[in-house]
Order: sequence, then C-alpha cells, then structure tokens
Amino acid sequence: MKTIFSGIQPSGTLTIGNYLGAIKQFVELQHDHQCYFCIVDHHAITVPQDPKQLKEHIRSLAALYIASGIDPDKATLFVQSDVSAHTELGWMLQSMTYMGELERMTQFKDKSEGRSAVSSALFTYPALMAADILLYQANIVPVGDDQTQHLEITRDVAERFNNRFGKTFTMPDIKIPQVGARIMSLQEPTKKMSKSDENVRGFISMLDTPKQMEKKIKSAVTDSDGVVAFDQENKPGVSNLLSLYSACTKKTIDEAVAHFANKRYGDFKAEIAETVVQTLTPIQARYEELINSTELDDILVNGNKKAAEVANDTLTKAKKKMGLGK
Ligand code: ATP
Ligand code: LTN
Repeated sequence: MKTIFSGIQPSGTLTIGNYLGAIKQFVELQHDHQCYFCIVDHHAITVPQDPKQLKEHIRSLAALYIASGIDPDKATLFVQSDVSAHTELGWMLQSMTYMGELERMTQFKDKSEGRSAVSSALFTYPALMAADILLYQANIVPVGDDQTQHLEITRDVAERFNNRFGKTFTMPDIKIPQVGARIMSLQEPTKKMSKSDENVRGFISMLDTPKQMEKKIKSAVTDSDGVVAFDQENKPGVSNLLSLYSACTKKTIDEAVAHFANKRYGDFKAEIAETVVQTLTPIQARYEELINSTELDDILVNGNKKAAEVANDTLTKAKKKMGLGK
C-alpha cells in the first residue's frame, strides 16, 4: 500500500479552496492508502499568530478534517508540533537546502511582499515541509497546485541527501486534483483564494452561514459580457465560479458550461451559491458535534502517538547517516 502525507496550516478557518483543492482528495485517498494528515502549526508561525487564536484554529482544523470525512480509524490525523521529529529533521534538511533554491519560491515572495519584518522561518519553510513529507517515506503528496515548487524542492533535497549519505528517503510524487486545484479569490479572481486574506469577501469559509455564502457569491467579481463561458485569461471571475461548480458537483467544465448556457449572471450565481451551501452544510453539522467533544482530543492523542513512532524511526536513521548524536 502506498503512503500519503499532506498538511494544512491552522492559519485561519479553512476555505472552500482548501476543501476542494486538498481535503476532498484526502477523503477519497484514505480508503486504499496509508495516510498521514497533519495540522502544520509550525508552518503557521512563520507569520505572526495570536496564541489564543492559533489554539482555536488547530482544534477547528482537526474538527473540519473529520467532519469532511477523514476517518481516524483509516488515516492518522495529528499535530505537527506534537511530533518533535519534524523540527529536528527540518533543521537537518536546512543544512542541505541552498539559499538560491529558497529565493526562487513564489510563496515566500507573495507572503513577504509589503511586510516590514519577515521571519527567517518564512524563508526556510520549504526545508520543514520536506521534513514533514520525508519522515513518513511518503510516495504521494496530494495538494493544490500552489505547492508544486515546494514539492520540487522536497524531491531535490531528498535526492541530495540520498546521494550524499546513502538511500534514506523515499522520493515523493505530487498529486493535484483535475478540477479545483486553484480556486481563486471571489474579489480578485487572478489571485488564489486564501484563508488568511484580509478581505473576507474574497473567500468562502467552510463555516460561513448559508446567508454569508450567498452574499459573497452574489458579489463575486465577474465581467460585463453577460455570457457564461470558460476562459481563465479573459473571464477569470466567471471561470472561477464554473470551477467551483464543477469541483462541487463532479461535472466536467464542459458539462458545467452547457448547464449554464443562456443563463443570466444572476441566475448562474444563485445556482452556484446553492451548490456551495449544499456541499458545506452537512460538513458544518458534523463539525458542531465534534468541536467541543472529548472525542476530538482522543483522536489527536492517538494520532500524535502513531505519527511519532514512524517519524522517530526515520529521524534516527537520518541522524545516524549524518553522523549526529552520541
Ligand atoms: P494561507 O492563506 O494561510 O497561506 P492557504 O489557504 O493558502 O493558507 P494552506 O494551509 O497553505 O492554505 O493549504 C492547505 C492545502 O490547501 C494545500 O494543499 C493547498 O495547496 C490547498 N489550497 C489552498 N488554497 C487553495 C485554493 N485556493 N484552491 C485550491 N487549493 C488550495
Ligand atoms: N506548505 C503547505 C502546507 C504544508 C504541507 C506540508 C503540504 C506544510 N507541510 C507537507 C503538504 C505536505 C501550504 O502552504 N499549503
């Protein structure tokens, strides 16, 4: 059975982009793979976080993973900072990662732009991400397409380590969904939808009320053509709504376009809103049951323990290869 690893940052409430780009494929993959799904809180602190909010976001993310369909009996769900092997191997891999490689990362450029104080951790972030993946000897990493560069660096670092110290890590492959790999902001449809966007109208949170979802979709930026067609370059807003619809309903883009042929933007948006509400409402119901339950704590304690066993084993091997320790 192949091994899967993926992580999501507890940097805000998950968006429909995180759901369609990441979690939805996790749920499908858990049935026939050995899966590790991580709440990557050490990644979240690469930009400033309020401690109280961070704690809440970690718990909320855990509840959303499970409410979306992750089965803790099938997949291991855990918190990155509870498994110290991540930061240890992360440090070791920083010594194998070059400044030039890190300087090319577009996520670093996007997140550091316009900030007066940029942490060194934001810059070295890809080495920690490589450690996350390599500790579990993952074969496949399901992510949205914004993570392509980070996966390339992970492979380069793994190869460099294996060549220098002998085969230690499995080479991971990226897996990107066919539709929904990049849901765009509703207000700036040329920019990725992001849970840490300051403009809350740009994203649909998985916990928004149906009213909020409807309002945000109704005010989504489109164009003045009045024709529902898929053209990401010239009609980014309409194309984004079509992608949302297609990913939620599993219809192809062509089927979605045919479905909305001759519809006015108002009707088009109303149906998209209804589809999004129908997708998220059952998840929200399960979330409410979980969020204050002790069941959630038990799942994480168990997941942390299972993850640590595998991670410590790989860490011990890697330390030995590098000549570290007594
Ligand atoms: P932040 O805004 O804090 O950087 P984010 O919303 O970009 O966070 P991450 O935690 O970095 O989300 O990503 C979790 C997973 O969701 C990753 O696999 C990422 O590729 C995917 N993802 C994030 N945003 C989108 C999006 N707009 N469309 C599709 N997938 C996405
Ligand atoms: N960098 C990713 C989050 C992340 C991740 C990982 C994803 C951290 N470690 C390991 C997959 C595998 C992001 O910003 N979305």
